[in-house]
Amino acid sequence: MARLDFPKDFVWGTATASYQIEGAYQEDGRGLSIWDTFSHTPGKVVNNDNGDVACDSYHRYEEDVALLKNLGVKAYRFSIAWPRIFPQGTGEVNEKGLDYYRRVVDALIAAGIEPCVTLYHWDLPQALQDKGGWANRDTIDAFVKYAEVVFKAFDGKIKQWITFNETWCVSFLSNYIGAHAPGNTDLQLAVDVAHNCMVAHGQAVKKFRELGVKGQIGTTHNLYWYEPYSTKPEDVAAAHRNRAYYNEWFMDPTFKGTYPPFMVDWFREKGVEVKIQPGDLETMSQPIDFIGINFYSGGFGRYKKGEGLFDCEEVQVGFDRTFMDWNVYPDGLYKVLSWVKEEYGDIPIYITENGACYEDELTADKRVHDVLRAEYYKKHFIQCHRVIESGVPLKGYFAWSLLDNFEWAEGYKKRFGIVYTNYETLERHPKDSYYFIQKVIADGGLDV
Ligand code: GCO
Repeated sequence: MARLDFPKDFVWGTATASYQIEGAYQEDGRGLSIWDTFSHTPGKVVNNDNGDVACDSYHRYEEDVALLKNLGVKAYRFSIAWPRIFPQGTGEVNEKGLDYYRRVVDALIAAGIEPCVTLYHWDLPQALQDKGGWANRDTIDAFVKYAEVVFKAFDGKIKQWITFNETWCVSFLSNYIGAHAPGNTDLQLAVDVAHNCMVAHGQAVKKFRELGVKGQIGTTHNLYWYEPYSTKPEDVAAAHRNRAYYNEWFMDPTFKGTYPPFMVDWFREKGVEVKIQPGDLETMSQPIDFIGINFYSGGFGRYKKGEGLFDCEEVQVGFDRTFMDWNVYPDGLYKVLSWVKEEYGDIPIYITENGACYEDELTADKRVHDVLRAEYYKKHFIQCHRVIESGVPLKGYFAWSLLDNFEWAEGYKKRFGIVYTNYETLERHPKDSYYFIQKVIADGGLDV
C-alpha cells in the first residue's frame, strides 16, 4: 500500500451550473434563455425534461452550502445566469437577480468556502439569440457589459473567475452537431461562434484588468485525449485532427493567439473560413491567471475516409465505459495535463470538472452505494497526484457534480452527482462517492 499526499494548498471543490440546478425559471424577473426555449421544444431533451424546477437550488441553496461544508471542500464552482442579471441580455440590471447570487456568495463565505464563478455556462438570454446569438458580434459587447456588472457587484468576494465554460460545446456541439441549444447544424456558424466567444473571453479579461478586480481570471476548455491507434502516418494525422477539434482549436488561440494551421486548412476545404478581425487574435490571447480543464474521457482514433468531420474513426480498445457511454481513461488525464504543460508552459491548472455518470439506486435507508463512481474518482485522483509529482502545476480539482442535476439533452436520467437528488421531493442524499471524497479531503490524500 502506498500513501499519496496532496499539497497542503491543493484546492478541492465541486462544480455545478445555473440552468442545471437552479429552477425558479420565471422568478424575480429572470428572462428566458436559449435553454428554456430548447428544453420547451418537444423532442430536444430526453423525456422532454426541462430546467423549470431542476434541483430548486434557487430556494435550497442553503442546503447545498451545508452539504459542501460537511464535505470539507475549500471551493465551490457555480455559474451565474446571465438572464437573471439582464433579462433581455442588455439594458437594465435586474437587482433581484444579483441579490440571489449575493445570498449564495455570502452563505459560501460564511461557511468558509471560496466561491469560484463561471460567467457563461450556456444560458444565453433568448433575446440575444433572436438577434443571432454568439454569431452576432454585438453579443460580445453585451457579454462584456454583463461581466462588468458582475465583476463590480462581487469584487473582493470571488477568488476565481471563469469567463466561459467549454467553448467547444457552446460552438460545435450547439451549432454544428445541434445537440444543445440553440440546436443549429451549420459548421460555418459553429466556427464563427467559437471565434466570437474567444474574443468575448479576451475582452472580459481586459475589462477585469482595467477595473482592477481582485482575484484570478481564466477560462475553461473541455479537453479530450485522443491518440492514434497505430503509428501509420494517416492514423496519426486523423487522431491529431480529432484531438485538435477539442484541444488545440481552443487552447492555441487562448495561449498563442493563433489557430492551428492544419485545422484552418481542413475547414477551408469544407468551405469554412475563420473570420478574424484586426486585433482579435491579440484579444483572445490576453494573459490569464490559470486554465480550467474539464476532463471526462479520451480514446484512440484511426483514419477512415468519410468518417465524421475529420476522416477519423474511434477504435474500441476495451475501456470500461460510464452510463454516458464514455471511455474511462484516467491515464488520459495524466497525458493531457502533461501535454498542456509541454505545449503551453507553466500556467496553473485547475481541473474544473471531472466525474462520471452511473445508474444509481436509492436504498430504503436513503443511501446510494455508487461503487463505480467512487472508483472513477479514485483512479483520477491517483493521476492528479502523479501529474503533480511530475512537475505539472495542477492546483485544484472540482468534482462534477455536487448533486444530480439537469444533464442538458439527457435530462434527469443521467446522474453525475456525488449527492443524489430525489426529483419528486427534491431531497438530497449524499452517495458513497461523497463520503469517499470527504475522507480524501480530510486526510489530505489517499492510500492506494
Ligand atoms: C459539460 C458541462 C456540464 C455537464 C458535465 C457532464 O462539461 O458538459 O460543463 O454542465 O453536465 O460535463 O456532461
